[in-house]
Amino acid sequence: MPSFVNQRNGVFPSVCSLDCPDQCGLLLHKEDGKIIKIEGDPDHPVTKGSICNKVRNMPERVYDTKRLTYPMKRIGAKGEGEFERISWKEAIHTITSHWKSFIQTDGPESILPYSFYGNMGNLSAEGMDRRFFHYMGASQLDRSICSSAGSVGYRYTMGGSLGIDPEDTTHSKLIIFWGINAVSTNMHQTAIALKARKNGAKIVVIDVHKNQTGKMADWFIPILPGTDSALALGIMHLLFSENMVDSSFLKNYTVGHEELREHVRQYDPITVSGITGVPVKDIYELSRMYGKTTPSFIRIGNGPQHHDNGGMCIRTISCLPALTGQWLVKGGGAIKGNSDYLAYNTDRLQMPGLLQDQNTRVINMNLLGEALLKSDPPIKSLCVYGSNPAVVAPESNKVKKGLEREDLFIVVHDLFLTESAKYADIVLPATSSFENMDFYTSYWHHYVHLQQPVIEQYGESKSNVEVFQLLAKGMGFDDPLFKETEEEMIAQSLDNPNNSYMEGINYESLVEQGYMKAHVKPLFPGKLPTPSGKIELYSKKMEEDGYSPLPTYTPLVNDGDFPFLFIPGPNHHFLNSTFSNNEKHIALQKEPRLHMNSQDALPAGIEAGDKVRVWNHRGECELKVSVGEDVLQGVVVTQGLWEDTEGTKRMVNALTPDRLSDMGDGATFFSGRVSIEKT
Ligand SMILES: Nc1nc2c(c(=O)[nH]1)N[C@H]1C(S)=C(S)[C@@H](COP(=O)(O)OP(=O)(O)OC[C@H]3O[C@@H](n4cnc5c(=O)[nH]c(N)nc54)[C@H](O)[C@@H]3O)O[C@H]1N2
Ligand SMILES: Nc1nc2c(c(=O)[nH]1)N[C@H]1C(S)=C(S)[C@@H](COP(=O)(O)OP(=O)(O)OC[C@H]3O[C@@H](n4cnc5c(=O)[nH]c(N)nc54)[C@H](O)[C@@H]3O)O[C@H]1N2
Ligand code: SF4
Ligand SMILES: [Mo]
Repeated sequence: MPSFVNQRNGVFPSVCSLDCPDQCGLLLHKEDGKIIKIEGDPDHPVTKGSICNKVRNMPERVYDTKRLTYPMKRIGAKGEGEFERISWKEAIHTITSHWKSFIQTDGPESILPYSFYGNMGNLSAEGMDRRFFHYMGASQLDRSICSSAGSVGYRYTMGGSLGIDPEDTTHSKLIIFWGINAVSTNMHQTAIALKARKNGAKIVVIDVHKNQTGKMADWFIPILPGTDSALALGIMHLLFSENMVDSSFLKNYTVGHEELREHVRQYDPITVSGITGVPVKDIYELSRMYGKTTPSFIRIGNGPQHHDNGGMCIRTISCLPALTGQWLVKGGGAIKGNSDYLAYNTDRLQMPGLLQDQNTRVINMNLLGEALLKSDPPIKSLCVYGSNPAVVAPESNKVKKGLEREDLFIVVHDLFLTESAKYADIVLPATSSFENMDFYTSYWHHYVHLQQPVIEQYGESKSNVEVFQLLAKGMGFDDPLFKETEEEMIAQSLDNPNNSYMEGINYESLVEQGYMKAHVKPLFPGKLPTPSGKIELYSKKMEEDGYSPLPTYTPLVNDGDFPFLFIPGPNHHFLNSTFSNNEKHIALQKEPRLHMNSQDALPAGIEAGDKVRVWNHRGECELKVSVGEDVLQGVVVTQGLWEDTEGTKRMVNALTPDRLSDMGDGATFFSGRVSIEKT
C-alpha cells in the first residue's frame, strides 16, 4: 500500500476523519516520525487553509498518554474501568470463542454490532465490519442516531440527499441557517456565508438558542423548539397570498402546488406566530425577504430534525426553495445533505448478500437500552466500535443498566477507554485515521479524498479493517472477501456504474491527486429521483406510507409535566463525545452550561453561576447556569456530550427520550422536558 509512514520528516496530505460536513483537506507536518502540526490544506478549494481548533489540536489526542496501546480484559466490575493487559491472540481467542458458543446456543442474532461514524472513512465505518456481521448473520443495527429523520423527510420532497454545491453559495444574497450551529458544526459554510455577506448577502439564523451562529447573524430569529414546520408553512402562506411564487417553476418542476396553495391558507401569520413564538411582523418580514431575494439559500441543520416531528419538519422546510424557483439560480436552493452525489458502490464494499436470512432482526441504535434489557431472544454480546453509546445514546440510564448486565459479553474497539469501554469484557486499541488507508466521501461538499497512512500504528493498535479481518480468521470465516486489501476495497467501492458524477474518480487517480471533485451538475433543469421526477410538494408516496401528503405541522409529543424543553446539542470543541477525554479540548471548552431565560431564572431564585439539578422521570444532571436572553422562556439549552469524572453529573442523555421521530426512526434528543431546581 502506498504510504508516507517511512518518510520521517516532511509535510503530507491527509483528510479529516471526523463526522463533520466540512471534511477538510489537511496537511500533516511530521518531524522524526511524529505529527507535530496539523493545518488546513491552503490549496483545497473548500478548506482554503483553515481548520477548526479541534483538529489543530488533534496531535494532543493522537499522542495522548491515555491512548489505548494494547488489548485488555476487564478485571474489575463493569463500569469501574479496571483492566489487565492481554495479547491480541488472547483477545481474539476470547472474543471468537464466546461468539462461537453464543451462535451455537442462541443463534447469531444474539450478537449485536454497535457502531457509528467516529471515523468517517468508508472502510473503517462501513467496510470489513459489515461483511463480517453479514456473514455471521448477527442482528442488524439501524444506524439512525444522526440524520435519518431529516433525510427521509427531505427525500420525500427532493428524492434524495441532493442539494446545491456549497461552493456556489458565495453567490447567494440571502443565507438562512435554519437549525444549524454552523459556526461550530460547519465552519466552512460559515466562511462562505461571510464572503457572500461582503458581496451584500444577508445572513438569517433561525434557532432556539442565540449561540455563536446566532450572534454572527444579521438577523437572529428565535423560535420555540419543534415548531419550525409551522414557520415554513407560514412563509408559504404569504408567498402564495402575496404572489411571490415563481409560477413557471412550480408548473414545470413540481407536483401539487395547487393543493399546497389551498393547504397553507390555514397557516396565516397570527396562527403561526401563536405556535412558533415568532412575532407576526417578523413572519411578514422574513417571508417578504425570502420571497424577494434571489439567489436565496437555506442551510438546513440537524436541530429541527432531532424532534418527535423532525422528519415532517425537514420535509416542509425543503419545499420552500421550489416556491420561489431558487433551484434554477446559481447559489439558490438548499442543502440538508449532499451524500447522494458521492454515492459509491456500497453493495460491493459491504456485501449485504452475505446475510443469508433476510429476516434477520434489526435493532434501532436509539433504543439500545431497551434492546439490551428487553430483547427476546436476548442480546448476549455487544460489539462497539467507532461509537460511544454510553454517552451518546438517548436514555443513558437505561443503556447503562443494559451494559451492566453480567451475562452480556461486551467488546469495545476504540482509541480511548471511553465510558462505554469501561463496561467491556475485552477492549481493543484502535488506530487513529492517520495510521491507515481509507477513502472519504463528504456529505456536504463534492470532494472524494484518499487517506494514505502517514504515521506508524500507535502501540499495538489496529484499524477496524484489521480487527474484522482477525475476527473473521478467528471465527473460521474463510471467504476470500475477508482477505481483500484496502486498495482493493477502495477500487471496488469507487467502481459505481450507478453514479455518473463519480466517473473518472478511481483508486489510481486518487493516489495521484489526493482528492477529486465529483462532476456534479445542477439539479435543474433535470429530473429528480422522486416518483414523479419533480419536486413533490404533494407526495403520494407519503400518503402510501401513512403520512399527510402535504407538509404539515404536528406538535411535539407530551413528554410529561415538566416546565422546560431541554435542548442538549453538541459543543464547539468536542465532536460529539470525541475529545471529551482529551485535556487540551476540555480546557478549551471549560465546562458545560445550562442557558436559561432570565424571566425563568429570576422567579426561581436562580442566578448566573448557580449550580442546578436538572431532572425528569428518566434521570438527572447537575449543571452551572448562564442566565440571559439567549433562549426563549420555557426553553433551556446545554451543549456537549461530556463524560462524567468524579463528582460530576453532566451526561445529558440521562434526560433525553428514546422515543423515535415521525420518520426514519430517528432520535428525539431535543424533545424532552425537564424540571430545574437550585442545588
Ligand atoms: N464542533 C462540532 N462540530 C460538529 C459536531 C460536534 O459535536 N461539534 N457534531 C457533528 C455531527 S455528528 C452533526 S450531526 C452535526 C450537527 O450539527 P448541526 O446541524 O449544527 O446540529 P445541532 O448542533 O444538533 O443543532 C443545530 C442547532 O439547532 C438548534 N435547535 C434545536 N432544536 C431546534 C428547533 O426545534 N428549531 C430550530 N430552528 N433550531 C433548533 C440548536 O440550538 C442548534 O443551534 O455537527 C457535526 N459537527
Ligand atoms: N444529547 C445528544 N446526544 C447526541 C447528539 C446530540 O446532539 N445531543 N448527537 C447525536 C449525533 S448527531 C451523533 S452523530 C451521535 C454520535 O455518536 P458517536 O458516533 O458515538 O460519536 P462520538 O461520541 O464521537 O464517538 C465516536 C467514537 O469512535 C472512536 N473512534 C474514532 N475513530 C475510530 C476508529 O477508527 N475505529 C474505532 N474502532 N473507533 C474509533 C472515538 O474515539 C470515539 O470514542 O451522537 C448523538 N448523540
Ligand atoms: S472537524 Fe470539521 S472543520 Fe474541523 S478539521 Fe475536521 S472537517 Fe474541518
Ligand atoms: Mo451526527
